Amino acid sequence: MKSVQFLLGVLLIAVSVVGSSGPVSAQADAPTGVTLDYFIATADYPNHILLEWETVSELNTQAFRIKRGTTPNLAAAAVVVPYVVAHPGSSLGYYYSEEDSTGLVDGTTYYYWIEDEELGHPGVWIAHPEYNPVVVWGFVCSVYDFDCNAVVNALDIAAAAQRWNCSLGDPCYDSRYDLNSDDRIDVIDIERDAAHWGCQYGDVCYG
Ligand SMILES: [Ca+2]
Ligand SMILES: [Ca+2]
Repeated sequence: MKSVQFLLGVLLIAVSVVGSSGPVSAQADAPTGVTLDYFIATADYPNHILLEWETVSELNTQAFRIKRGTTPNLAAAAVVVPYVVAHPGSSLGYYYSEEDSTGLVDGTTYYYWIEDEELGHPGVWIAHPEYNPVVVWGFVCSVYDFDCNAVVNALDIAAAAQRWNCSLGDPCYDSRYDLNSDDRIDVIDIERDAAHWGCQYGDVCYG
């Protein structure tokens, strides 16, 4: 009995030391969050972004949710996968995969975060900011692909030709077509564009 009392005393001291070290005393049953093995995101263009994660163990895990943002700021991210039921009691962990295709916009960089909820703590989501996969979605248009349709062809040349001899300050001037940035759209720019004729997204010459 004495040893039990001694252990209880040590435990109380330990709890009080831990509690007094932080700005807010932690509750004894405060959720601690799941331990993740990894959380990755992979673009499967043009269908979806594949989200995969695996837990090391999840004895108290109730669910997961995924947030997505367009900046590295978690506070500005929005939930895109609201609720994935976990497998509590799995001491060996578990593999999960979800697909995100919510409003994906070509040329956008997406930042993902995962959060988990523990049994007995509904609505308390625990973030894991150390896992922050980043995906560049779609293709970024080549400067030669004026209409951004993934190929440089006659339509692009024609669009530039319509601005022939337009100079900086003219209403018809558009810097996107001024490929050599000399404030004038002329034969040099059209030649540069034509040099990428037929190049498609994925080709080295697409640019
Ligand atoms: Ca084009
Ligand atoms: Ca020019």
